[in-house]
Amino acid sequence: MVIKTADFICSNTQISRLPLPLKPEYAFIGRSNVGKSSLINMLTQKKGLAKTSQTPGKTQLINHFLVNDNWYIVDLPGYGYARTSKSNKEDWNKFIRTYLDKRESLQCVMVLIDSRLDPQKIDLEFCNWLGEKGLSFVTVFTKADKQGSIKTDQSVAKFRRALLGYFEEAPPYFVTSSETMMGRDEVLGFIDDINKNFTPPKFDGEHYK
Ligand SMILES: Nc1nc2c(ncn2[C@@H]2O[C@H](COP(=O)(O)OP(=O)(O)O)[C@@H](O)[C@H]2O)c(=O)[nH]1
Ligand SMILES: [Mg+2]
Repeated sequence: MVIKTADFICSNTQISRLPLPLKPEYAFIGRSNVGKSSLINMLTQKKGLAKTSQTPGKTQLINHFLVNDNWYIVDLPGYGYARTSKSNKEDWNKFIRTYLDKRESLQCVMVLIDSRLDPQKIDLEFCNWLGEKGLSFVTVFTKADKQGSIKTDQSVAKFRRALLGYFEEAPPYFVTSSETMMGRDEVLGFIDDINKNFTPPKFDGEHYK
């Protein structure tokens, strides 16, 4: 997929204010500092699109970016930031989980995982929750340039093995680097394939279905 345009559309704290669910969208989510903003900028080739390295845990916004006038990248607040208060965490949970569970045009949740780390409980639990809700997701391993490919392969294998504790099959995965653009064509190709089959939900007078 060639990226012609990528534009910031809106930031939301309210589900009711989201853009109409008429274009396919992909939610990017992961622990704070996993490399989410960098990945969004790398995919779109627009440097300042998603701001990198803001104070983690601070923004509790759902950000919509429109790509090629055709599909949305949705930047969700990072989870698992230790210094966030308990009530903040609960707010995060409710807000984001409601969005993920209810969003009619959400095609796939892109769960970002730091390729340097052993499987983290919070990531596994989040994937498990997505599975329970029947939401499609893929894992996107980030920062692969930070170590050799053997180490990356080991991390990926460990995470996928851990997921098999919950699922019969591990979901598709991508290995990426925002520094080297590794994985860019694969992620965009995956999204392009889904976009081709997208039919917008119909409005029945009350809901989109
Ligand atoms: N070497 C390397 N550093 C990265 C990569 N992705 C992100 N980073 C760095 O990791 C830090 C956190 O990245 P950021 O995109 O702000 O993470 P976010 O909190 O998940 O949005 C920043 O210092 C980035 O420069 C990558 O693919 N390779
Ligand atoms: Mg960020």
